[in-house]
This record gives sequence, C-alpha cells and structure tokens, in this order.
Amino acid sequence: MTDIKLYGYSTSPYVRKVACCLYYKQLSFEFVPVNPVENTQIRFTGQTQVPVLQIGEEWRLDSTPLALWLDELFPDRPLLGRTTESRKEILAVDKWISESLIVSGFKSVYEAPMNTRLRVMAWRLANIVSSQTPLPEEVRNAWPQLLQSAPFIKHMLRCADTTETAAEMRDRVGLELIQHLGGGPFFGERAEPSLLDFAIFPQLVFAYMVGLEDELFIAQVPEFRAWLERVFQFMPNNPLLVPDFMIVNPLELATANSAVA
Ligand SMILES: N[C@@H](CCC(=O)N[C@@H](CS)C(=O)NCC(=O)O)C(=O)O
Repeated sequence: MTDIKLYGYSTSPYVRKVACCLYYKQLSFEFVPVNPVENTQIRFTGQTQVPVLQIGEEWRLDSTPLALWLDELFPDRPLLGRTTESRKEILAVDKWISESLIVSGFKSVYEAPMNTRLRVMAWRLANIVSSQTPLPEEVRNAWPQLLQSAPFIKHMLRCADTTETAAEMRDRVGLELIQHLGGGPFFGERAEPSLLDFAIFPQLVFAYMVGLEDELFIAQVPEFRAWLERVFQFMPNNPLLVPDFMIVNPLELATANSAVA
C-alpha cells in the first residue's frame, strides 16, 4: 500500500475536491490538517498553499494537476476520462469550476457587509478549522476580518470579472451549473463520474452538512437530487474532512456508501 497524505484545511474547497477524488479511487489516505496561520505541517514544502498531496516520498501542489497525477499513478476509475478528447472537455469545465463556481463563494464572503450573518458563518468556519488545528482565541475571534483580508482571496478576486457583483456572479454560476449538468447522468453529460463531479459535490453540500444552512436547496431540484445520489454512492457518509461531530446535517440520500469498499 502506498503511503498517501493529504495536507490542507477542510474549509478549503480545493482540498475537499482532492479528498473526494481519493475517495472515488478508493485510495486510503491520511488527512493532515494544516494550521492556516502558521502552516507548520507543510513547512517542508517551503510555501503556504494547500492542498498538498504526498504520495510515498514525493509531494505536489494544485488540485487539478493532483488529479492528473492520481490518474497517472492509479489509472482505475479515471478522473480525466478515457480519451484525449474527454480529458480536454473535463479540463475545460474544471477550469470553470475553479474560476467561477469556487471563486463565486469567495466573492460572496469578500463583498458581504460585516453583519451578523457573515460573522456567524466565519466563526463557524474558524471553529471547524480550530477543531483540527487549535487556533488561539484572538485568531478565531478575528476570523470574519481575516476572511475578508486573506491575500490569496484578494489575489483570486483580482483575476475575476470586476464588473459583476457577487449576487450577479452567483446567479450566472447557478445557471451555468445547470447547463454543465445538462442531461447528466454526471457533470458534463458524462456517462461515468469524473473530476468534475468530485470538484463540485463537496462544495454543494458543505454549508448544509456543517450547519451553515438549514436546507440543502439544490436537492429540491429533481435532476440535482438524482445527481447527488449518484455521486454519493462513491463517497463515505462524511466526505468533507471535517470531524464527524461537526456534521450537523448528515446527507439523507438514498444510496449513501453503497459503492465504497
Ligand atoms: N489552484 C489551487 C488553489 C488552491 C488555493 O487557493 N488554496 C488556498 C486555500 S482555499 C490556500 O492555500 N491559500 C493560502 C495560500 O495560498 O497561502 C488549487 O486548485 O489547488
């Protein structure tokens, strides 16, 4: 068995994406929570970005290249499809996920007024991080401000369309999400699961599962509910890397876990 370690924080969408790829491939791995302030656990990499994936003696960065690396080393259950054409198509939609779907979440937080809603959300996220790598109280208290001033988020948003508000971006991304699912059964209208499903799934269920939202609204749309059930078959009950006690709303979908070894 190769020794696989995933370094990161469970509040990072890119880290959750890589975890779901590992679950799909049925590769056991150790999740090493990283303290986002001190980054002690990834000091050996000489940089601060997560996810970091270590396989045996080698480590690499960046969620999409990590998925390509996983396919290279463990070709069963491919994440990038089975042909050059499908790989190209998957990478194009994956770029949309990274640059629009995920960025839209960061933009909503970045542009939000510093009100109760934002603070409650940010403190909950700080608690989740702190449950895995304890943070000093002052740091947890400052999480709402820290989220709005994190340099990597500012950098990410500089690359996004600045003429669009966060609300406009959310609406656009919602419509594009529906288009990318198309007729299914998996994202990009693919017959088999791919990187796309594992990049999207943990982001759509995160807020609900950790109790930031009371309803999983997306599951009210029959096509999305069916897709969630299809993808959940390949996931453990808690695919989010957060400790089980932080799960407020377990997913109640028909086929949980049935395909997990
Ligand atoms: N393109 C990268 C983006 C990763 C990324 O933005 N990670 C954030 C957490 S969500 C991070 O590590 N930020 C801290 C830093 O870059 O120093 C990927 O797909 O993995």
